[in-house]
Amino acid sequence: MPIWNRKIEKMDRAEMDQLQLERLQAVVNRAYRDVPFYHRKFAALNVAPEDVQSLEDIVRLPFTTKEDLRDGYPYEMFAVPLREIVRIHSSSGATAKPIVVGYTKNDLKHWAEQVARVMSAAGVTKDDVVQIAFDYGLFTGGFGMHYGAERLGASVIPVSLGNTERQIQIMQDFRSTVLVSTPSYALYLTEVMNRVGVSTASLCLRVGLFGAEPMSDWMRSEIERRLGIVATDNYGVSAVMGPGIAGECELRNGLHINEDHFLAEVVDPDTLEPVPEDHTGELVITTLTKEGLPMIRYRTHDVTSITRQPCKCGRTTARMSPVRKRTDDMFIIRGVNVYPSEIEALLYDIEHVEPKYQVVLEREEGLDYLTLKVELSAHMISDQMQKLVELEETIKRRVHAVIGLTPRVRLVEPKTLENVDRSNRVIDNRER
Ligand code: DLL
Repeated sequence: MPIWNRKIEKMDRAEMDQLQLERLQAVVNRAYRDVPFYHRKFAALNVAPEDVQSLEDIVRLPFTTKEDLRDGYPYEMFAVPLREIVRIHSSSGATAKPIVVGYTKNDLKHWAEQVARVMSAAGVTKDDVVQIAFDYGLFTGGFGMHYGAERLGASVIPVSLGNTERQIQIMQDFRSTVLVSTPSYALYLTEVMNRVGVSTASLCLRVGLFGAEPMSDWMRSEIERRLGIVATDNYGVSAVMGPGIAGECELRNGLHINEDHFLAEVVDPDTLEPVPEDHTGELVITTLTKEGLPMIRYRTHDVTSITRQPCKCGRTTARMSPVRKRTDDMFIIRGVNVYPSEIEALLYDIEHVEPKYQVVLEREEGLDYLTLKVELSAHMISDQMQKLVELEETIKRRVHAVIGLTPRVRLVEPKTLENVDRSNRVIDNRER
């Protein structure tokens, strides 16, 4: 099993700790000096960069949240002038204020290296033909994986997302050996293959790298069975970098974290105190090398645990368990991250409905659908058919404008959704 960067990925623990500390001190200095947001945050907590004398001192530093990035829209959190930024991406979803991330030349170099390692760990080599079925655009998935695969020396096919039949045709004709996508898209692909009569035997696929959303055990085994491949999980967050933060090796025993670039902590989501190694909590990431947009203790809201036991593959880097849950109510559908609060906010602006709603997620023939149940206002008589149809269309349009996805809308009688609260706001039936 080849290891892309043996020096780093097999680094002795003490040496890695030292490297992380040196880089942490440097990034904290830069953030404090060059980002007014961090200067203010540090001052409010009465800490200064000199207070970071050991890795454990990280707990003295402030957290960063997605809201902080939104407040700094678009460029306020950047640590370098715009002329140093050579690429800009934005968070998936289309909220009124998305988050914007910027990369310097060095950031892009590091990013490609990180993704190359993740790909190599999954078993990809320069002899592979890598088909990338992530959106190429503001989303970090397409370009992020692309440059990593190129760095590895593989032959990259930037198919992007959509037109699934063409995707399958290309996979056959170009003899793709690696598929890069979300796990749900891989499943959908197999449904379409069935429909158009393409058998797995006619493909050359052998490995898949799946990320950007949780991959359950069921999804993994179905993908492997239907496509005849080894399916690996890789994790990333656009606010921190994009894909390339961590990925499974062929042993699929946790996701190896690129620790020379990211310092990962796991904290109790309520107390925000660190939890012991191997315990579950919220993943918090500090970037160690990023120049454009350094992140200090970014709260991902993703639930995981971290082990520092070396893996049998020979890598010594810490591994995180696959992310299956979040500490907030964000959900991901067709690669789009959706916060229910965004739906609630838009319902306030629509006449004749209450901001009382429930989201039901379902999977049909491999495709995910979002049904939005919305309560009508008491004065709205539900036999006014034409009005109801118009209302449904309005809701569909507004939701599409905000999250980039058209929901199915079901208007329900007043007071029907009285018992909906945080615990049942989103019903996810996709794996039923
Ligand atoms: O999804 C970056 C990415 C692209 C990762 C391609 C992997 C592959 P965002 O749009 O910012 O970035 O969404 C980040 O997606 O906080 C998790 O909740 C979720 N997520 C990402 N990867 C995984 C994974 C990209 N492997 C959010 N398993 C994160 C579970 C994942 N959840």
